[in-house]
Amino acid sequence: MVHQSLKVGHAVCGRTAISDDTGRVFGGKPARLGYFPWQVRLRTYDGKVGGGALVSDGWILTAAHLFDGSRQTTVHGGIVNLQGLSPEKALPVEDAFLHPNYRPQADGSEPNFEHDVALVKLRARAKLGANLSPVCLPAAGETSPLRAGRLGYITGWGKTEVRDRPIFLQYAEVPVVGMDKCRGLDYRGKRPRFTDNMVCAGQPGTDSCQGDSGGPFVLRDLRHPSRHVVRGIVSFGPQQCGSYGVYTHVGRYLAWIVKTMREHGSWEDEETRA
Ligand code: 4AZ
Repeated sequence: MVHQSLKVGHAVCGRTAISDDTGRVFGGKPARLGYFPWQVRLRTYDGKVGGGALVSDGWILTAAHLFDGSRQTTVHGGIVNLQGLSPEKALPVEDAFLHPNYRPQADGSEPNFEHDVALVKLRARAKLGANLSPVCLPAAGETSPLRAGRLGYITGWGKTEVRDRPIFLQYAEVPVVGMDKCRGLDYRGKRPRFTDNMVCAGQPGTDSCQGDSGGPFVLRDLRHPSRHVVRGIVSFGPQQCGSYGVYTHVGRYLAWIVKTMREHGSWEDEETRA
């Protein structure tokens, strides 16, 4: 029997209801339901908050460092407003898978966010719809550095210039920039590691910030302009937000992502590739 790669459920990925409402997070504006339907909010057992992106109806892509303290996490999706979030509305989580080469920061050592990528598996398929649907994963081989100047969206409930914890999901458009911009920032005397597995993005006045970690940096698919592809994961930056931030280069981890979803998912046919 021919075993075709079925696309069950939602075959489309990366679709947004945002039209030309381009915001030109930090320096961002509130999102409406359906603008970033892949965005989820994570809260780990030890109280760390961050973001993530739905990449199928059973998997969330996020940052490994959110799990430095605890592997247990609560996930909420299909929302922009954090008010009235109840545990009953959470998407039940089965397990978190961290990249095998990711190493949490040892006390006193230099920051090293290399391989800051993780996948959270849901216990049941999420019910997809206009407010909750996956973003596309990069195509195989999209491993080169992202071209400086390309614009993408960052999203999250992280710190803004006026609030530590905004109630509404914020979004902003930021360009990819050269890694020298991120290297040149003030890390309070620390010397973080910078590698080709990372992307530097942002612009003075617009940036991701504390609490946005794990959330996606999405770029429009040049071949399918109605689709958005997750090309980065909010990873780290200086304590002082507002200029440039470092993102995990998702395209460099596609093989691990696909392998992990295949090995541990009952949903191997549903990863949503660009
Ligand atoms: C953080 O601590 C964090 N400006 C996230 C993003 C950036 C800095 C810090 C980038 O979660």
